[in-house]
Amino acid sequence: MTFEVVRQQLPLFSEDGRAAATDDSRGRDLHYLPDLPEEDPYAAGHRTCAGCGPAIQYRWVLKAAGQDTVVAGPTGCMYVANSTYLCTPYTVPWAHTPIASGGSFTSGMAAGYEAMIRKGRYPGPYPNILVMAGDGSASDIGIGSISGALYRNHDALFICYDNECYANTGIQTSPTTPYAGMTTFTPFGKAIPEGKKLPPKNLARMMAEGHPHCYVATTTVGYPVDLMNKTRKGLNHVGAAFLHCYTPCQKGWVYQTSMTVELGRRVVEAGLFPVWEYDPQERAYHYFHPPVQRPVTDYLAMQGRFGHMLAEHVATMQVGANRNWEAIGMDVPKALRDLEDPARHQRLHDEEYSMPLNRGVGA
Ligand SMILES: Cc1ncc(C[n+]2csc(CCOP(=O)(O)OP(=O)(O)O)c2C)c(N)n1
Ligand code: SF4
Ligand SMILES: [Mg+2]
Repeated sequence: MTFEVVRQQLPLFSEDGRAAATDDSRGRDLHYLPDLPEEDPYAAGHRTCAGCGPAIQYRWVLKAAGQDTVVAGPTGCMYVANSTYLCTPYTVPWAHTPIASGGSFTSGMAAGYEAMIRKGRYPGPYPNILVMAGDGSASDIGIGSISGALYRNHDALFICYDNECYANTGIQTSPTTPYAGMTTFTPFGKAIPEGKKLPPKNLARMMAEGHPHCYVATTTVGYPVDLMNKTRKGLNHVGAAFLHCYTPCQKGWVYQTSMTVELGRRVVEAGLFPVWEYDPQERAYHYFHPPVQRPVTDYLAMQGRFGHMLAEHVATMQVGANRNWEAIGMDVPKALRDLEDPARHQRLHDEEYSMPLNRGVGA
């Protein structure tokens, strides 16, 4: 006898106020406070650094997913800091996987639950199955196993928490480390003054273009309701879903610990991390158009990892941001186009204030 696999549908939260994320006078903080579940399947008591972006992401994601959830965590900060011997902050089942196996482990869980429910060995309904892998795991060492799981369309949500470095082993560069981001493997110096020379890998686009039957989305810890709704949409989607979430790492990026959520907004408002959703039914991208467009310096100046940048490096970053604005269908204001010129940054630096160029500090 075969039993039916019953799948759940999680209701979405109201997103009213999300677009008001402009300034305090227009209620920038209002959208923090919708009616959220009381429960915290990622409870207090973990050992991440103060202000850790991935920890904030874990909390919102598991709040959105709820108690009927099983989680996999490949090696990285969010494995190590959350699984000290005989101690865990999870109130849901959680398993560690090797760094390369987040995708294969999670597809095994999904196939296993499906088979057990069909055979009547698990009462169901089908639980929320998700993996949260770091960028080193999801965009580099473990990308093959996640791509395989997406391609085979296992019913699970594959999340990359992106702190733009291999944090747990001492802040080494990863494929998503931004251009000019200083890490211990991309130090700045006379030979390579910008630190990292390459632009970041466009992970979410790769996943959407390469697996067009999957729900794929990007978000940041600056937009908690968006993050929770995309978590729920990914879980509600029958089949594989991928979520790429920008999560600042205060230890690796060197910023004030209270600024994690602010960075999650500024990176979007500076055009450096487009927030979008790919709908597999429509085969179309839907872009979030932030109500504010800032120069990249508003973002870079907050972080020590960019403190060595010279005028030409900042200008290169602005070129990338301006191309991102165009790619998501937004006009590039003249003031931002002017900032593609390195001389403009040098003038701003000398005559007004832009950002402290080449302060010589970093990770
Ligand atoms: C195959 C393999 N190579 C290297 C390591 C060492 N290692 C442990 S954690 C880690 C960093 C992982 O980076 P990321 O996935 O971005 O997670 P984060 O530490 O940034 O949270 C590395 C390289 C490992 N565990 N397994
Ligand atoms: S090093 Fe970064 S990612 Fe790791 S626990 Fe600290 S803030 Fe979080
Ligand atoms: Mg990382």
